[in-house]
Amino acid sequence: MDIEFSKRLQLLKNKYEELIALENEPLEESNGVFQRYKNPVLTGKHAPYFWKYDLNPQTNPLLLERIGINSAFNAGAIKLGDKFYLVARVEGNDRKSFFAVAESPNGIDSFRFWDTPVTIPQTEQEDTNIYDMRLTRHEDGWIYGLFCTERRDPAAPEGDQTAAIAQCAIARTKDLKSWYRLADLKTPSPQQRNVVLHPEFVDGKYAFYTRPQDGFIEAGNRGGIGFGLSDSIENAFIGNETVIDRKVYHTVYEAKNGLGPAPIKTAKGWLHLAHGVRNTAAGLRYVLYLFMTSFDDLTKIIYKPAGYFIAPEGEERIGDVPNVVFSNGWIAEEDGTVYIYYASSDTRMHVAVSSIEKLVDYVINTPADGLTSHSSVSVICDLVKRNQDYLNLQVQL
Ligand code: M1P
Repeated sequence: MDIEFSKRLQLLKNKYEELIALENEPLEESNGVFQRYKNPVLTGKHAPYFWKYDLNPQTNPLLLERIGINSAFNAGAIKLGDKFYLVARVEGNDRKSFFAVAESPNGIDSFRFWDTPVTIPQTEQEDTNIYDMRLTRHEDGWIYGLFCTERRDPAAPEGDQTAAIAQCAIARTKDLKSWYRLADLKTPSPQQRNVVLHPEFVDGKYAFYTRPQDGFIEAGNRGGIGFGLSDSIENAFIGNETVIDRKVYHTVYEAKNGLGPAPIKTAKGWLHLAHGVRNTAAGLRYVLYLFMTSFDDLTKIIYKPAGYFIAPEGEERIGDVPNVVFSNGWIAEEDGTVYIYYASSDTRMHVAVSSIEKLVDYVINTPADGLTSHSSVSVICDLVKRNQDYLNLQVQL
């Protein structure tokens, strides 16, 4: 083996191992509700060198990269045994996304991709691109991965090579290694993205959160987070879609919204994490928000704080699609710790750590959106008044 070749290969290996071994630490600043961490937990650079380089000096004497990996983002998340797993959307330089499992012993750093990406079986209609898997540990015993399958719109004229149709694809597994593909979900909507399977049966049926949409990018007259039931998971079909959380003028979800990961069951109700999108002169801005639905009626929102829960900050604003945070994975531990995995600007993955106690407190006690500036001012004045009364009382005591 050529000396240059072996030196370069050693360097590649060292850099890769250094990146995986990088310890993460909480940032000093926090609003008390959640704690951001210093380093992203997963990036395109976490892709192993042996996915990218032909390591045989006979066929790659100059040790040139053969396959480029652009990014790793929008990951589903699950804990199995004592290990944390992210099923990331990895995107190659060729713009195709695929899924790859990364494993960590602690959920905040040391995420290492398994040796090969996930091979998702095809249906009769080939997927052009697949992305954004939501993992649900369902009470039927399977782990389901619902993801977006994107194909060129067959009705588009030859000159339009951008028109696409997005639909919800379904695969299931027991171990994240062997995946069994089921039929794509059928709904009344021409486009579906951000579909999530509820972890429990509802009236003996499979319950789905959907996001009906008219166009590939624009929600159009549809949009909002929908809900529907299906008798079967093997041939999932929703005849009736009810919108439970709609788009609202002058909010952080005025252009569109979509559910993040599967909801967490708490003592007060089902806790949901979602993304909201608004339009700006600089393009779309994606933020995360929380809400809670009732145990008795999954379509009924019982708490919904105003505005965003997490918005892009610092370097999170920069990437392939700037000003975006997006989450489709979180892990709730038995001790109440919650690991919220979120992507920034369609480029990398981060973790924010909170607890069920804090998130439930946040959802119940943060004022709801009054939908006008006047109402926002009156909410602040009310808090100031209560603080003054409390502080005066303390002085008197
Ligand atoms: O680019 C931002 C996000 O755009 C889409 O989300 P939505 O369907 O809500 O607009 C998705 O393609 C998502 O992957 C991406 O992060």
